Amino acid sequence: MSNESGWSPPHSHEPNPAPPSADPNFAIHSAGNASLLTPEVLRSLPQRSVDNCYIVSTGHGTSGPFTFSGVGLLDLVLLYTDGEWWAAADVLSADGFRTRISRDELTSELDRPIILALSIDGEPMSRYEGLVRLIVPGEESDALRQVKWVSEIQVIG
Ligand SMILES: Nc1nc2c(c(=O)[nH]1)N[C@H]1C(S)=C(S)[C@@H](COP(=O)(O)O)O[C@H]1N2
Ligand SMILES: [Mo]
Repeated sequence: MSNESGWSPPHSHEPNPAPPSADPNFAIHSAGNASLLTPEVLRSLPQRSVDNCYIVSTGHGTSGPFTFSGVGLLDLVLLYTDGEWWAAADVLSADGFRTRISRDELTSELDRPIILALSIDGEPMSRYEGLVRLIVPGEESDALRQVKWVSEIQVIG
């Protein structure tokens, strides 16, 4: 599942411990348009929280449970995308880590939504902790989709 389309790193991936840059801003690309997203912009949008999240590192053990809060990835895609043409959202980090989230995944399990997290356990997330971090609550066997330091989102057809 996490290696769907060969788009996520292999299971044995060693996590990068440090952010690739200090800059938490990134762009969302959709149908040829690019919009800048900053933590401030994201905090101005409706927030969602997901409790009981675990980061399951196969190499370094499991941490959590955490409550992550931020913007629903589906909410964001719908806000920046006109129409129904899209099939997935690619979420990338500048360190080369990335994952692809299908429209099906985004529109199911809406009680535990996939979010772009800005806070952890009610506190603002630090850059070191992953700001802005993709949280995929349904991924419970490894952390290969819990992308830290998001540097780009591409909505694809
Ligand atoms: N950008 C980025 N995100 C990443 C990784 C990485 O190397 N780069 N490693 C992943 C892996 S393999 C793990 S186990 C977790 C580690 O998360 P933690 O540092 O919060 O424990 O981050 C995931 N997200
Ligand atoms: Mo990992």
